[in-house]
Amino acid sequence: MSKDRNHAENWSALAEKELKRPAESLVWHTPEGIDVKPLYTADDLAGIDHLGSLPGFAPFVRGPRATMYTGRPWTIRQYAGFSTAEESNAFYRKALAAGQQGVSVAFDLATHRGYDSDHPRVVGDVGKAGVAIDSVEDMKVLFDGIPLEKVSVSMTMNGAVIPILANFIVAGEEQGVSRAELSGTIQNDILKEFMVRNTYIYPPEPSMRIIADIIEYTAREMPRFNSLSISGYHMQEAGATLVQELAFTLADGREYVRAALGKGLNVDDFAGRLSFFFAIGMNFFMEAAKLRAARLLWTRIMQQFEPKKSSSLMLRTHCQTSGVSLQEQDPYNNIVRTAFEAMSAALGGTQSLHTNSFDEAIALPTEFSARIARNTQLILQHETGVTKVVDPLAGSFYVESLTNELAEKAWALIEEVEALGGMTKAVNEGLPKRLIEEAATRRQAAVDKGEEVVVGVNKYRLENEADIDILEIDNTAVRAAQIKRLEDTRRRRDSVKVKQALGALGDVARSGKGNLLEAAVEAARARATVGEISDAMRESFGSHVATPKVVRNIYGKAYEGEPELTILADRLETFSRSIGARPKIMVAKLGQDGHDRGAKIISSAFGDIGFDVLAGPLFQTPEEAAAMAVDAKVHVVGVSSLAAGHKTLLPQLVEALKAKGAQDIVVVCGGVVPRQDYRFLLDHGVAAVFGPGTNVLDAGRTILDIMEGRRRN
Ligand code: 2CP
Repeated sequence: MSKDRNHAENWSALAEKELKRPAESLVWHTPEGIDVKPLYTADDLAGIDHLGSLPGFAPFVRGPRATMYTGRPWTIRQYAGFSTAEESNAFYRKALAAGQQGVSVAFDLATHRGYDSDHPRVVGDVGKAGVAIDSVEDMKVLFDGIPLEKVSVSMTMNGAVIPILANFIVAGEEQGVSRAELSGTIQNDILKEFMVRNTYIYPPEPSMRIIADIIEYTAREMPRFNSLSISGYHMQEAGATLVQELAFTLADGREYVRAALGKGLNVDDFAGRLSFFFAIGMNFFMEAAKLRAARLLWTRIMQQFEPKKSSSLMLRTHCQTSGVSLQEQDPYNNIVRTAFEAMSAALGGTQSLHTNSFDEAIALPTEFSARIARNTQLILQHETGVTKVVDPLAGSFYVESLTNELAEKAWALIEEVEALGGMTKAVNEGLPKRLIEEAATRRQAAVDKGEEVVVGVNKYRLENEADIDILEIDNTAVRAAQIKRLEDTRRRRDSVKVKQALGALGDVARSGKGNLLEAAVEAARARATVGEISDAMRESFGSHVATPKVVRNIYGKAYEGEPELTILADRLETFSRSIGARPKIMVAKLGQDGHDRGAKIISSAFGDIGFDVLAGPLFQTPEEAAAMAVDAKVHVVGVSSLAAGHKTLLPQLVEALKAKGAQDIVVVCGGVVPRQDYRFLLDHGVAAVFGPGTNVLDAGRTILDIMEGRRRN
């Protein structure tokens, strides 16, 4: 091929001839602010520093290990847990026998927030979105027959991280495995909880101390254990762009390193056991490039702390395919989405991977959907040849250029956070949360407008959707079983020992001296419960209460001048005049479900449409929400439910409103609600249900229809 024919100008001319319009019109403006061109050439590699590097060597763009998957493929580690410890244990054992390589525990929301299963605030949450763990007794059942010296265990825990890790250590000990032999990971990443995930318990400052104490303890006592899984996953799930996910995650990591150094630790004693966790969405090449950029930037960050060991500069990560990319509509499409995402994670060089089940937009995975999800990875590892070559995308004009551009854009944001005084300060000032919520609302508008195509949702939609089998947890039965074991444990234990151990933990919390995890291990050994251990610290640390803030003028701006929104806004205006006020909607979150992306988007978009929006706080009981709705004289309560508590909590809300004589307040529900449950909710006084994939303007129209209908009758 002659040089001439490769020349960019020649290409543009040819492209324009083919297209009959300028080649620039093919540029894809991504939400990251990256302009992806239709063609990349060798010119795009000019000035990129990382190109000559090798896998296993800093800056690790090409992977943390020299041989990567050719030596050992990534770990197939499926996140799972539901109902009781017995049921989850049986699920893990079967999965391990069928090819899964590591365990990853999902705890229920009651456990996440440090409540025992008999606490009145968690009636709708126990055993629902994860397994309920109240004490060492539950933890022992959870790992019964699973050799903890061989199988590595990841635990997604951030709020109640001290009691859970303490319980795990004691359960191991009582299984005959010393803590030095335990391998695995604890998520222990609180900063992103304040930003997006919301399973925090204590305020930021004591929460950072908890993290430093865990790093200290594990560095000293548990050499095979990863003390943190610094997570961007939930940021992307909440709507972050890939640049935001990258930047805020790495900035969080830097903050944790500083916290550990503040304890007097040597960087090389703990840095090699920090790990990461990213989401892998549908932007195939950009996601792979993101992992490469993450490793590059982490090395850059860690070099500032001047470690001696190469492993201290190395970013190792778990990945999970994207939950928000899954759709309720035509759900088998999700198998395809997940497979592409998994391939992208592999091409990016992940160390461990969870592939979502196709029904996860609707409910917990069934045995069938979990098998397909696991097999997606087994097929990738055994049949595609993707493990045979290290970093096969290296040298691609596009991917190398993307890696560089993502890294530079993320670095600029990391510097912005640094200028604010680091991530704790940036989180306190609300910068990351605001940027992520703006990005989420912008994306929703793009999907609602059809600018971003989602197959089966805003294009190629099926006329009739068939129901699929889903797994349902009988929350009442699980709670009863948990309470029984809890009561047995409390009856059998030595209450003097428990009191002493909890007192000692309280002293460590209050005085700021000693190690919280060390003290909690003693309390767990004495059979103090998760709730009691959490409370012993809550006494001196207090609780974190977030004030909901809503971004404005993002959704409205995306629809500026478009009749779809104007017509609705005008209808709303007419209705407002007829009732003498703008219709007021309270967007409520009930129980311990902190997933608030949907609630935030709805609040923001509805405000722009013209509703008077009251954003309710997280973690309300149905009674508290009803009282707030009545006090604020709202017309509508919209409950956003993502953690499967809807069948318990919605009827309770309707009853609580009735008890206050406020049955005229319209109750609607949106979020992860299976179609199978719509009838139940409608029969229990819910006026409308908006499942996943609902267009926000459609929801607005329906709510207005209901209000108009009620006014006429
Ligand atoms: C790896 N090894 C190798 C090679 N590759 N040895 C020789 N040649 C190779 N090519 C070694 C490693 O050094 C290590 O040994 C061992 O094999 C295991 O490899 P690894 O890469 O450390 O894998 P891993 O044990 O699976 O650990 C992966 C992570 C860990 C990422 C470091 O933190 C992890 O498992 N994270 C999972 C987090 C997770 O599941 N989170 C769930 C999120 P040594 O250990 O002896 O060095 S749930 C999400 C939901 C949505 C939520 O949060 O709500």
